[in-house]
Amino acid sequence: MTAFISPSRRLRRTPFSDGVEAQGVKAYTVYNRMLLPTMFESVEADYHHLKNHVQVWDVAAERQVELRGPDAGRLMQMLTPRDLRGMTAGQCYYVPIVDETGGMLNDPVAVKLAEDRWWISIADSDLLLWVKGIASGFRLDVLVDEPDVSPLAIQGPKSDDLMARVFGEGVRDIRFFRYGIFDFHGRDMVIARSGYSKQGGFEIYVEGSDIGMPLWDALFAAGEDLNVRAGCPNGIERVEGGLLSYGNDMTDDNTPHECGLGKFCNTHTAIGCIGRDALLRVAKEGPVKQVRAFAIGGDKVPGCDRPWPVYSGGKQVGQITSAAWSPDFETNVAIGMVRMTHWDAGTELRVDVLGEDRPALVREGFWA
Ligand code: THG
Repeated sequence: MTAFISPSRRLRRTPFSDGVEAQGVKAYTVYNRMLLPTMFESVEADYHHLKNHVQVWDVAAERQVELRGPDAGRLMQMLTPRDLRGMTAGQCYYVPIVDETGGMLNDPVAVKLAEDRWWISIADSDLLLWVKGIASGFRLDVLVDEPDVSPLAIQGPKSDDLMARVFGEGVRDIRFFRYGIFDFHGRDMVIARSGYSKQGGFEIYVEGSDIGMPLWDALFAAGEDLNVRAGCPNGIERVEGGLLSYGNDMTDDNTPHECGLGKFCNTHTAIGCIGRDALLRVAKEGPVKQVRAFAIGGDKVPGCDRPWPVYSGGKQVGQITSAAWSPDFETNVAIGMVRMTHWDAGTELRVDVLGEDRPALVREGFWA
């Protein structure tokens, strides 16, 4: 795919788009009907910079579904098989969201702001419609909408230093998947230690589009000597780290267990979860296929824009859904799903990469 995508109002810009363009963005994807940058200098140059310095990411496309009202907590638990009873305000949870068949609808980060107020920071699927439908169908006392809240991620080893300069030393004390409230120009900002990379960092939930560019500019002004650059979720780094991408590595045809997200499910105690009965039924046998890390032999693979079938003895046993050449590990790193009969670490399989037959090795785990 080398053609351009035409701009229009349906393809939403973000509060940071002016800054992203000024920093020379070279490629975008469409995510929740919004622009999401995918490349600045080159995917490889961005990758090395992310692992050594600090980047500012426009991830506004991770839209929020806000739940507000007395039934907000009850509704949140209806959506996920993760038990939320121990979750307190100040915490974030990675939560599989499932439908009545146990199929994955999304894999967001849930942010508990108060007993009666939650943000669901969604991956690329129309979760708002499902949540509104549930709230309305069950006559719940809760408001469900998409607020003007846009995440801005600060990622990379120098993230703490950059953030401390803009928000004060207190940001260093934020624990993983916790958040604090910090002031910027008289405005409250929810700042969590989280983000879609394994390099460490923060996510700022920017409330109000008007403050987006002032914050963007302040971060770049403060980080000049830290070699701060605009960046974005990196297609190499996230595969090395095993961070899944909804719509790519999983769809509504998959259960959380097939996705390797069983550790984020407590299906027995998640009373009220709409997919609970279905998941209890399939959990009895266990999944028959599951996500795995693969090393693919040969030269640098092309981008994976359709599943690549994986074979054993001429019979298909799985598929690769994300792949990239890793400069640090000097192999093609990949995410795929494979049948139980062939999912053990060390299993040597074949993958059809757009007509080219290559070796694919099932690994014990991801690289990072
Ligand atoms: N941050 C926020 N919203 C998001 C994403 C994010 N929405 C879209 C997308 N990313 C949702 N998917 C993921 C996938 C992985 C993680 C977060 C969101 C993630 N996983 C860690 C891991 O697997 O190592 C940690 C999970 C944990 O231990 O709880 O961070 O990135 N706001």
